[in-house]
Amino acid sequence: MSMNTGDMSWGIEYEAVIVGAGFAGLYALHRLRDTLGLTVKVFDIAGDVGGTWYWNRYPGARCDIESWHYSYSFSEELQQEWTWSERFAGQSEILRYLQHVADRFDLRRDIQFDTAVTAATYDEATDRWDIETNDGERTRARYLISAVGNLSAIKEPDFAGVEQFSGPIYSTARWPHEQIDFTGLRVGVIGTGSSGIQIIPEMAEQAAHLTVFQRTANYATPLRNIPLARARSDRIKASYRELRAPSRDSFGGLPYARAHGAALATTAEQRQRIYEECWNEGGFAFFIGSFSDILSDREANETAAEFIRAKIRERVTDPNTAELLVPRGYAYGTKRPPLETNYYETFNLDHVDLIDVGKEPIAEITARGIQIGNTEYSLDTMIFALGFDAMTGPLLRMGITGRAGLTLNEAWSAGPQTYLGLMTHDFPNLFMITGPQSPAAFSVTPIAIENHVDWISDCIAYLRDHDAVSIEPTRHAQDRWVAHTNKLAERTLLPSTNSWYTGANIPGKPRVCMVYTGSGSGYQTACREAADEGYTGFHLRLPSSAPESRQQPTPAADTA
Ligand code: NA7
Repeated sequence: MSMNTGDMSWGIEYEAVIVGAGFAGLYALHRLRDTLGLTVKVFDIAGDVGGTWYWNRYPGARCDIESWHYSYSFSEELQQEWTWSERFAGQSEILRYLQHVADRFDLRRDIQFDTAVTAATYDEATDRWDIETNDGERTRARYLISAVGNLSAIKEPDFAGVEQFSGPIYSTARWPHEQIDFTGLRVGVIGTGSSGIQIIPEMAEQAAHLTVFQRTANYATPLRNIPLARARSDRIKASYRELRAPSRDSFGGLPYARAHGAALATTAEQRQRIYEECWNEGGFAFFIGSFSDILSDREANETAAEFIRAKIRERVTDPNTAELLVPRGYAYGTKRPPLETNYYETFNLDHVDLIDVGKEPIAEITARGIQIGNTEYSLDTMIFALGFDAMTGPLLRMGITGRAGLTLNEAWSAGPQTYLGLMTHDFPNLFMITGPQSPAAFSVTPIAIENHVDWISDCIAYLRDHDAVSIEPTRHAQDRWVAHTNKLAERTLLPSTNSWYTGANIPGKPRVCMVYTGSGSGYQTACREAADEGYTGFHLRLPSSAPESRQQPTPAADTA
């Protein structure tokens, strides 16, 4: 617990402070400053804009959602002037896009880079957030807006002896800016999630010897990236509105037609044909566009899982290696599905080895490499692709303290507590873009971000128009939302798998499904209805008047 002093020695005051200058922070700044006319300051620990795309600049990093979906929709001019060069844009192109957005909308003048928020405390005497940054400065704001993203707090390696290793260690999520030459080196990669699966084929092209340390085999399906020809780009630009409209309401945020219904309602031959078509289409077609019940019915899921296993066995020459790469023991899609390019063929190369660290874990990092049991694997350099303390991690690492000295870490000790994934009780005027218990991690992130920023911006405009000094969800509304998201998750196969969705990838983290798994339309309806009915389920505080709280309706009925 910390004390609120009401001390007025705080530095500059803004109406809103935003933390993070990635997709979320940039649009929030534009919207709050240029549409609402607020004074806004953005802090970011990075040296430039980009968020995820600033940090994750490892070879092979690219988005796995089609570029024309994985981009902003708020400005038609921006859509028309930016031409994507590939179906799935690479990291450097996405970073250039975000730099262009920052320049085009003159955003940099309100962003302070190389600056981390180290504490943020709500002062009830002034209804302001008091914000401390690592440069020793103090800033005050009425609204605190988290744009820190879901996958920005990295999972720290907990291997014994890391400091002993004599060569360089790289992390995919903190990749250096300078070019690194791995030619002729013995490289080790630990981790086979989306990041590992992207970097491993690239490393195989450079390294003299590549050793991959895999704890859990993954269900990777083909990305099928292609360059975008001019004519295709022109067609995309001419039809952005139609392309994007279904995204906002669809499950997973991607408008793949779910024409095929339940997997178990089809014959084995029909299923095989549909899986084959989706496999060939690439992207998320296999996960989202095949059948509607693969994330909710274990038997249906097993049909998809078996199809992928068979493909892996076809593509990997050595049967023992193939069996190691075949995922078992958990359902397809319950870890975030990675998409791959030449991943499985990489293990047919003579200079690539796959080591199973599932049964026998890494015992120690030594001066020369990695020790597993009695074997030491000699390496010149190693790459960690270990994932993230997802969703709650970035928020809980920011030192946030709400009303009456309650810290966010205390309030969320049993897992995140939010209403709509946007706000949390006892933390007035703290807005979370893509917060836990929203569908953001299960969506096309830029579109989820736009939805949240627009909601937040409308909410702040409402507060201003109604002279309210603060807003926060009622405990009742929050409890109901948490129960609703848990109930939706229980209808899926997600809770039983160790993944970053459930927090199970971080030792000691409360195990709870942190993502809203209902439909996009169900979520949109819940957000819209709360706002349209005068922020039902929220408590608005008016200056020198009794607190006003709105009755909360039943969450929109939804299916997962
Ligand atoms: P992920 O998907 O969380 O993958 C992390 C990988 O690292 C995964 O294979 C883990 O194995 C492995 N890991 C983590 N800790 C260890 C230890 N101690 N020993 C061995 N292996 C370990 O993170 P990514 O960065 O790849 O992807 C994150 C998201 O970015 C992705 O979902 C997309 O949304 C984009 P495990 O499966 O836990 O056994």
